[in-house]
Amino acid sequence: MAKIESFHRILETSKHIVALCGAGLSAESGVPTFRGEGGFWRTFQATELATPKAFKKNPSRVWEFYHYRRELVLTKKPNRAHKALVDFEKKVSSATPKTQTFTVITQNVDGLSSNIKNLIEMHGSLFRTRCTKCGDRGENRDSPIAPALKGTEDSQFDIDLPIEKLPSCSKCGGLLRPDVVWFGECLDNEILTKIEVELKRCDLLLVIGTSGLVYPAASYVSIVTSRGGKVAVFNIEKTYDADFEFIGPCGETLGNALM
Ligand code: BJW
Ligand code: ZN
Repeated sequence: MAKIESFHRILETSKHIVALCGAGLSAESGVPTFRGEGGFWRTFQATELATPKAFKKNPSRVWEFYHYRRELVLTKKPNRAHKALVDFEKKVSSATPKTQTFTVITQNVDGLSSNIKNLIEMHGSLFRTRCTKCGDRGENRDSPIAPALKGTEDSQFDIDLPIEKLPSCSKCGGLLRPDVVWFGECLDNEILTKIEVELKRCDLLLVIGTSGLVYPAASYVSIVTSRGGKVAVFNIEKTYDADFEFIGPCGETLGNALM
């Protein structure tokens, strides 16, 4: 049986399907990845931009980085791969009788998957903030998020603005931070519990556009395979050994596979 036909058989007979997504999902929308060619961590040190220590040492630098990414993403649209996931979710949820579940877990913070209803954003969102003083969380799509950040997009994140010019809390005036999960930070417990529930029952895991290097997401393939679940990888290069490996841009491969 051809690979795609054999995948379609598994897709039809699986009961609990989960997609685990990474930056490669949004690559065809024009959003850079982290570790690939042109990726952020090829030019910048992750430890200088995406850790609590970096934010404490230089909140301006970190905000310049997140301002740059917010502004970039605001100009981007979901691509064929995001649409394939949305369409597949519709197909699963409108089937009668309802025999399958479909959950999308994304590591991406770009919001380009927001048309998916059953979505878990495990690393937070570029468009949410959290107050470092009172803890208040809120959605924020302001462009720019603070007047002083306007026009800093072309800098190398070295403008060094004073704290008073950085985004501040409307409730207590404290310094806001992006509501994302940085290295060394724990993921939200409620989110981890939801993910655990899904992985425990998952019989087919679609691993889309992730290098699989960052924990805890990096452990999800082995959690599923150790329970006998199948894994299908969609990536432009080889990452995991899996039951199905679709090598190529996921806009193309995912569209064909989920048809
Ligand atoms: C395409 C494509 C196309 C391109 N089509 N494909 C156990 C062992 C060792 C270390 C640890 C461990 N547990 C925890 C750690 C520490 C750390 C970690 O994992 N470090 C590793 C680097 C080793 N993890 C953490 O700190 C996590 N916290 C945690 O576990 O808490 C408990 C704890 C703490 C400390 C110690 C022990 C336990 C938190 C991790 C948070 C990650 N944060 C970031 C930034 C988030 C906000 C933001 O976006 O700014 O999340 S880092 C960055 O990496 C971002 C991403 O979500 C994440 C994953 O990257 P992703 O998506 O895989 O992107 P790339 O670029 O790596 O890959 C893209 C892929 O797409 C490539 O494969 C391409 O080929 C492919 N591609 N175009 C298909 N068109
Ligand atoms: Zn506050």
